[in-house]
Amino acid sequence: MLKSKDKYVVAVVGATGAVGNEMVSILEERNFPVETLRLFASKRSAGSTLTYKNKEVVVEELTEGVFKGIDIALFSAGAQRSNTFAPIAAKDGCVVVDNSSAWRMDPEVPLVVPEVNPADIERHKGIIANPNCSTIQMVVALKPIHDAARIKRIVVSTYQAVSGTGRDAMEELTQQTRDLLTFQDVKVSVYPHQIAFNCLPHIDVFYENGYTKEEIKMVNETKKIMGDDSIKVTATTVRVPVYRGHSESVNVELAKKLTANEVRAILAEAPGVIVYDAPQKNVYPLPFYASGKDEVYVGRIRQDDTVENGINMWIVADNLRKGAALNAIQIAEKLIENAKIKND
Ligand code: NAP
Ligand code: 12T
Repeated sequence: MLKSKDKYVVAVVGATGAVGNEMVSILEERNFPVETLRLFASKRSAGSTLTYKNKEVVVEELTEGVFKGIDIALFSAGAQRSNTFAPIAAKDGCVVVDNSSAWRMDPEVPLVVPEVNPADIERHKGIIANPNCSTIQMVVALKPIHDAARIKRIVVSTYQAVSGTGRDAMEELTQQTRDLLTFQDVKVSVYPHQIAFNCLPHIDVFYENGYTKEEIKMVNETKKIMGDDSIKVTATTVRVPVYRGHSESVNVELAKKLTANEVRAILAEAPGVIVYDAPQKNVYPLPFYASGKDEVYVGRIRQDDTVENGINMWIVADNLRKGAALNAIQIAEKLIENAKIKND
């Protein structure tokens, strides 16, 4: 349990990564009540520094003994590190908000998007999981529609940015683009194929049934966050040569009819959502413009008459912010709010 305090000792585990870096800037931006900031990464980065509130903070090596005295630990150093270190941190009295896929489907671990299921936070036993980036932005937009007209089935195809894979993938897109434009040989290392000027229908690993792990995450996590196992979900997840911002084409079948205008009105009131939908003026969500923003952008809202009560839409958000670092920090902010309420 988090004790109510004015300020907290906060750790970012995986601080030198794409998500960890974003966490450090969002803590600063939102003026998170930080007493002391501790940064952790592997031995490789230990001793390097990151800037927080105009001060250099030294990155320390992640080891078992480091968690004593830390109140809140934001993990983003891969599932393997979360598997090993999150239980150790929890045992030492930290509340862990974990960005990896390690704990998401554990029934003991709440999987939280604050706009959707904030009440689940308080079930935690030391670890709270942050959902997959593609799932987060989809459920932020779909929860209010589910509340209004019950979603029976979701068909989603994603167009995911390379920053979802981390800093090495961003570098690979840059390097391949540079090499192609200067007639050099292209090197492939992070992804199994060239990502520059290409699309790969392959995110995370393949299962025997032909689906990728990313697709199955979207299926299972959506049900868990929405608290409704009856929602059918099928997904195709695709990597595109975009640095930042995931896009999703989403088709839903509802139990009750909603017109496109009704969906627009519901989403206009929804927390964390911006309706950006005026196609006659070329207004629709784009990853380039959603990048750096906190909200989930929804546009291209239209009726699908090929099924009963069908709606199509296009959902875009910054995968490093709402899809990862921001959502984790919003969870931590809720924890603090709850601790204050209990203390009063
Ligand atoms: P990244 O840019 O490759 O960064 C990886 C981070 O993990 C770096 O800080 C790295 O430190 C650290 N790390 C690697 N091995 C370590 C070890 N043995 N001990 C301690 N630290 C270690 O990756 P990223 O995109 O930031 O993603 C990090 C993790 O966040 C992913 O693996 C994934 O689990 C999660 N994630 C979740 C979402 C989501 O959907 N919510 C999205 C993206 C990522 P060094 O500098 O020392 O190498
Ligand atoms: N493989 O945290 O490559 O489940 O874009 C997030 C993003 C795993 C995760 C990616 C991934 C996760 C990716």
